[in-house]
Amino acid sequence: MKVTFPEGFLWGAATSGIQSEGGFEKSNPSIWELWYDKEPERFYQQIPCDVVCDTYHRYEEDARLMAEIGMNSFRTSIQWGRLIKNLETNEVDEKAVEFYNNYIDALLDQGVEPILGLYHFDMPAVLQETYGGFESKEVVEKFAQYAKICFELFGDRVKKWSTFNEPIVPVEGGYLYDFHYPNKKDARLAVLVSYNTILAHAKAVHAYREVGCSGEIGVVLNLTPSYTCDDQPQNKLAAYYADLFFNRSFLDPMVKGEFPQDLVDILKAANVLPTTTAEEMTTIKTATIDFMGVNYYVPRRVRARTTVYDLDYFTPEMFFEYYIEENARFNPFRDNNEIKPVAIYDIAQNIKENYGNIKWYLSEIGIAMDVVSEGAVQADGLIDDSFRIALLEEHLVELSKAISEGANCFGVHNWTFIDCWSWINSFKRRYGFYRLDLETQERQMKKSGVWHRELAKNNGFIYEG
Ligand code: BGP
Repeated sequence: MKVTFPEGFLWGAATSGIQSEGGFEKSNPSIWELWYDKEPERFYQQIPCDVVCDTYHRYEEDARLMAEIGMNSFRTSIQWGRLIKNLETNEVDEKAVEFYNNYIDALLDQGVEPILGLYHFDMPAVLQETYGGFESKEVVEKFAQYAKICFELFGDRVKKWSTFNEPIVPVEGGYLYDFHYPNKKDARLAVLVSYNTILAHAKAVHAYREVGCSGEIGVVLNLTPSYTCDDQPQNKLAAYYADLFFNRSFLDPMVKGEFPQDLVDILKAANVLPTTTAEEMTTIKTATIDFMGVNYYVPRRVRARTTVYDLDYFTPEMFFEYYIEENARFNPFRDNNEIKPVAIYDIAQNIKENYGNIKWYLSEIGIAMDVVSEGAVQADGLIDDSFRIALLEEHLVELSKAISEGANCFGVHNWTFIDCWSWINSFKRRYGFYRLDLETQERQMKKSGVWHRELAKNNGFIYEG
């Protein structure tokens, strides 16, 4: 079967600044360096984000490697703490400006369109420690100012911007489930940080319009569909709640400019709603985005609770519980996470039917393996990640079907380009088209790199699965 995509489709990969650049010459460490200093044992093999892919020094080589595998686009992010030298006065770091300028130009020289994010989980440590990060309105304002500086500096060449990557994740990790700094468990703060992040996003969108750049601005959300076990009303309701908390909480305000009333009612009843103003609500309402990035990895399986909720603080899990679908398929290389390609189709249908068919692209699809399962370099000079290729194809079949039925999708980015550092998982899971040698920082192409080159060249592939 021939699987094809629309003309001008974006093919590429994504990473983020902190996960790829390395901390060289960075004036302000983020919460990740701060947390690592405090608790290195929380990080897989105790690997920090100090060197990572060394992109800070190797961006020219990397831009060439992108072109070699047919990438016509690439998403990374600016590190707030790198670009802004003085976070009180907003004085920029000239070394950082030079680096990002050179990096952007190197990409453009290779025919790779840069898509730049402003925030990828990397709150500057000093803003977290002084103000509580997005717990505070000061940091919302600082983010909007930093965003404006980015647009003014790089908006002439960067035509697609994303305000936040997966904005719900720092809320989950930092304020509910203890996998990001500041490791709090406090629903009131979780809701406050969510609200302030949405406000910061809205202010950045307004700043973009004010600067008058000619490109587009959007946000990258992790949209994980919720599936349940049967047609029982209580289980369907459980899936409805999971969707409300984990998808619609950010999707509705960021795409439609409004908060779902059911969610507001639940949070109000739990006494965790923040104080808001009419002016803020107008700012959010009028911050229309041009496009959305969607990240998808695994589906969510939920049903009505069969056990008593036993945490002593509010979390969404009061309204459902997770279960494992025995008949599903699983990825043995990623903690046995479920594999469900049709979720891509379901996401596309949801955007089409409930979100005005807004323009979007698949900004992260990633098939995790580990170094052992990928194995050594083969006789053909490549690393054999056929497992990844087969699964990527399955997901793309679903996407192509959705597009043929009207989904407004303009591209696909693999997570990731070169294996990169990933928060507390550090280098546990490998996702790249290129392997990273952690000793030498050498890049070694995988079979999926060759596959991607053909995919991009033909704007599709022959599916034999
Ligand atoms: C996404 C994040 C990325 C990346 C990826 C893989 O949610 O946007 O930053 O880290 O997940 O994560 P992991 O290596 O933990 O599977």
